[in-house]
Amino acid sequence: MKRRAVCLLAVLACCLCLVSCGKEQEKENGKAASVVVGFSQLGAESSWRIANTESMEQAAKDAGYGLMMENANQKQDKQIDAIRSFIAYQVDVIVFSPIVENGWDNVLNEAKNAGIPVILMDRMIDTKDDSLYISYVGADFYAEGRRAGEYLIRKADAMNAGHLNIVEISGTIDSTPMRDRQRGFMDVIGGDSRFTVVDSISGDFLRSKGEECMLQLLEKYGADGIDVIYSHNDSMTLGVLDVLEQKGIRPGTDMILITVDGEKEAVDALKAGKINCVVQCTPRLGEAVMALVKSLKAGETVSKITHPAEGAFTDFDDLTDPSVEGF
Ligand code: GYE
Repeated sequence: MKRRAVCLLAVLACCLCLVSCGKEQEKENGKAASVVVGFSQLGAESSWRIANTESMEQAAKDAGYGLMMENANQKQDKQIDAIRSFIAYQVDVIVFSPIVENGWDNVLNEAKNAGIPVILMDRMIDTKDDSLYISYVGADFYAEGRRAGEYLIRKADAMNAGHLNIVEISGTIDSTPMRDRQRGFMDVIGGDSRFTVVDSISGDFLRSKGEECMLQLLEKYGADGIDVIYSHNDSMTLGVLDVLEQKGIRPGTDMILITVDGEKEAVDALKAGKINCVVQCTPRLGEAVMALVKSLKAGETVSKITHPAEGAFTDFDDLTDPSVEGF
């Protein structure tokens, strides 16, 4: 009898501990909040991405929402698994930044059938069924590509340039920023006989791969065969800068460098004359996303697309202006 009572007590103590430990864990994950947002971030490949994750975390905190975040480390499968786990948990809203554009219809249909609205943050998907997402918050990458091209035309005019060989270092293949930054750029410069894009290779938005790409390009074309480098993000560009400087090539002078994002290190390099143009792309999307979540919870209809205002910093600008700064 006595032994049974002791056993019972022990079991009870264990249960209590499990409940309280579980609660702690829940709080940590933000699951205890009244509104829970499931967020699948695609990775941590660049400073842009890290600032974007911070923006989402801060905005969720400010709004008092719980954020269940999963980082997919650049794997689409992991993003699909994360979305499935958010559906199983019955989060209020799913937010995700799709690593590539295709291959989401099945999992997004599952979310739709579960009645969970999906917000695309940062990147778009390619689908025939627009009802699979409620809203997109992110840059107009096509406009960014055009801005890069417009800068190059202005620069070529100012230099009175003859013919210029361009190499493109693109972002992750089949991602929205890669596709649209390329398309926008080509639509602007494609018809101008002063320009030839001699090569386009992918550096996957990574600094280390930007370095590798530049080494390969120099090997293939030599410094004299490259006049312009169009790189789809700052992280890769910073890798390119390292290589050029090691080889005694003066970036910004011997070669024109055009980059996208606007992180601090790149804007500083622009100010130092090592980069010629930084097309802006803001990572600070968290606030706009949480405002959408709020509207959805209030039963309001939300706009299908939100593009933040963006521009470009170039060597034609007054770079001492305090508004010229990176993130
Ligand atoms: O330009 C790059 C990042 O999707 C806009 O992804 C984003 C891009 C950004 O890795 O630095």
